[in-house]
Amino acid sequence: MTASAPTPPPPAPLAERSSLPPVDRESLLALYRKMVLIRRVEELAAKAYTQRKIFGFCHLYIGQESVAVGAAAACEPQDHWIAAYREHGQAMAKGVSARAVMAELFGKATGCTKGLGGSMHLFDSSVNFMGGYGIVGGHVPLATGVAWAMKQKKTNGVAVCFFGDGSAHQGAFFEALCLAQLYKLPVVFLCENNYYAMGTSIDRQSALIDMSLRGLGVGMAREQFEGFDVEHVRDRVGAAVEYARSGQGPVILEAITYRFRGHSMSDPAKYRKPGELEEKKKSDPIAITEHRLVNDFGVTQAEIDAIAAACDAEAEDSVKFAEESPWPDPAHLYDYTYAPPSADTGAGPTNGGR
Ligand SMILES: Cc1ncc(C[n+]2csc(CCOP(=O)(O)OP(=O)(O)O)c2C)c(N)n1
Ligand SMILES: [Mg+2]
Repeated sequence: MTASAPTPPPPAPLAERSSLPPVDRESLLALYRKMVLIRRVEELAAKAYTQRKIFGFCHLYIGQESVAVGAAAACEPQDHWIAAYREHGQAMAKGVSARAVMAELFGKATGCTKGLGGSMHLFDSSVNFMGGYGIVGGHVPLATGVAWAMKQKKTNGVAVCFFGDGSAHQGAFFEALCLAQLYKLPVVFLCENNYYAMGTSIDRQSALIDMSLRGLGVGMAREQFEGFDVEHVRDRVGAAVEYARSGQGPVILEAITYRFRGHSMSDPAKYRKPGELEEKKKSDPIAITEHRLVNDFGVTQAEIDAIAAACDAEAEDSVKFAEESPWPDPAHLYDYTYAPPSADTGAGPTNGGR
């Protein structure tokens, strides 16, 4: 009989609390404002879609805002984010302006992807937002690659990969986890379990309900947590980011969340159980934070109303900006298909001679 190699011990749990300071009145107000702005922008995007001003697919993040905003509060500017196609909220949380997001949804040249990407392909390297991707699970290996690059370059950055419960069954997902753990890469895989992959509920798509358990197969640190409270998300993502940044390796998290709208603008979401949506709306992240601000930090209704008015104005402004912006010049259609040769690699494909 041959002796097998000893199996390493299971990974240690994440720190019970991150080392982030507790939120105070001002910092929680800022998180609240960001969530309200994301929601208002998406509500206006939905309206513009029905007016046929936005074309193609459009997947709204409404109900999940606490995950992106809490994660942003736990990250540093040098951290790189990558997301799937429900990424308007992540892009804005990472620092892309409402104007640049809305203009991209309208397909205008002033959009963050110069009007060439649309809803599913928001991208802004200036804030280290490495894009939204339409192939389910396809971006998870890219996150491993981004983390590998950051480790080689010693940037002290962490890659954060947002993906849905439906992505955690895809083959490339497992390969990405396997390599990230093997090379102890600084990456946090953040599953947003919103209970559905298109019209298929979580219990009809997987025998395993907590997707963070997928990490155990490769020896990865993991945790599942409630994602409705932005403060809690900030703390749990904070603990994971600190773990990854310290060189201990990757982490897989699952934030339990819920989307209040259909899968995309063309989905009336008739597959929900009666009363399910109403029940989940009791955990609306915006209402939870508003309650805490009013009850624990003495924020007045007038302050809440002023935030709502400011976010309404910013969202309206983003629509006006998008409407008045020019269309992309067709001459630029192929300009960004391939990266030009870079100083990093010394080589690389050209953009087809353009
Ligand atoms: C490889 C691949 N298979 C199928 C699809 C079709 N599709 C688009 S979204 C989706 C559901 C994904 O659900 P989830 O990952 O939970 O994300 P959510 O929409 O809930 O944010 C599917 C199956 C696709 N885009 N790519
Ligand atoms: Mg889902």
